[in-house]
Amino acid sequence: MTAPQIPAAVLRCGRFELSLDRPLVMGVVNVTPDSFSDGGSFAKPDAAIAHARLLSAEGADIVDIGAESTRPGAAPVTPDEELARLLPVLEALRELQVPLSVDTRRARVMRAAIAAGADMINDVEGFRSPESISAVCDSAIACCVMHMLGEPSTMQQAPGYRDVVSEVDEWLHGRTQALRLAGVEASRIAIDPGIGFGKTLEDNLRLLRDLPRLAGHGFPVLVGVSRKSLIGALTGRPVGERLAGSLAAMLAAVARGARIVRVHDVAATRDALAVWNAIGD
Ligand code: HH2
Repeated sequence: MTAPQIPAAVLRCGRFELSLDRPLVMGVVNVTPDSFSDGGSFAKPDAAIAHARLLSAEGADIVDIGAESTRPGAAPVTPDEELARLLPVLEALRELQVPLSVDTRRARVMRAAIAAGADMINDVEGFRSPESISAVCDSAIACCVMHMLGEPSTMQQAPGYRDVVSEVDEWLHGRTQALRLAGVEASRIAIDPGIGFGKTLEDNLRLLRDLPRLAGHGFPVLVGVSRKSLIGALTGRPVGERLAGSLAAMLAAVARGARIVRVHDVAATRDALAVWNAIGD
């Protein structure tokens, strides 16, 4: 049995119910020594907690905490190491009245994060393992289903698609159906084409151009382009100088239906969206 795809006006997200009437900003906190975007600046719990507070004060609607880098070629960390990095930060941030998302692809980490109060699980493997579906189904948390071709360690080694948009679309549809069949309500699900995860520059651009097709399934579309290599390829700029390019890509995604944008620069993103929203699309 397939569930009807009714466009969700809200995303149910643990303790919160988030209105999708305007685009939501998800601020990134990487509690990692090796993330591509911020190179270990927030690897210590105190630095990560302070950064999350800053992003919340700047107007983040969701804070996304990751304790494993998934940059191309990144070495995986053990679940024990991931939890040791994650839990002190998650526990300290519970008192912040902001939804807390945990960026993880391990079922054990998902279970521990939900027990520690996470409001959302952001799985860059799109809940492809049955254990990850069991970890989230009996809860109220939101689930972000992201598309990635293969594994972070190998995903950029000659990615190839027959038709990238159709394949990503079909794959996301299959994963959302698997979550729905396990009892996850449609209002708890967001989908994400996974910009930069096993895709060439042209694949990424095609996915961004054709975002309305993904948005057509009724699940809110989350997009992460912030500081990514496609911005570098288009501007010739290093990671630390990609804000203008990231904002342009973010607005192009919002214009094509993205409802949640995952960004490192929350204040600048909010400003860009305030102007965008005032003009209307
Ligand atoms: N991108 C990254 C990590 N997690 N999750 C979703 N849903 N969508 C994305 O586009 C996405 C993601 C990569 O960015 P970052 O967290 O800054 O880098 P790293 O993986 O090196 O920590």
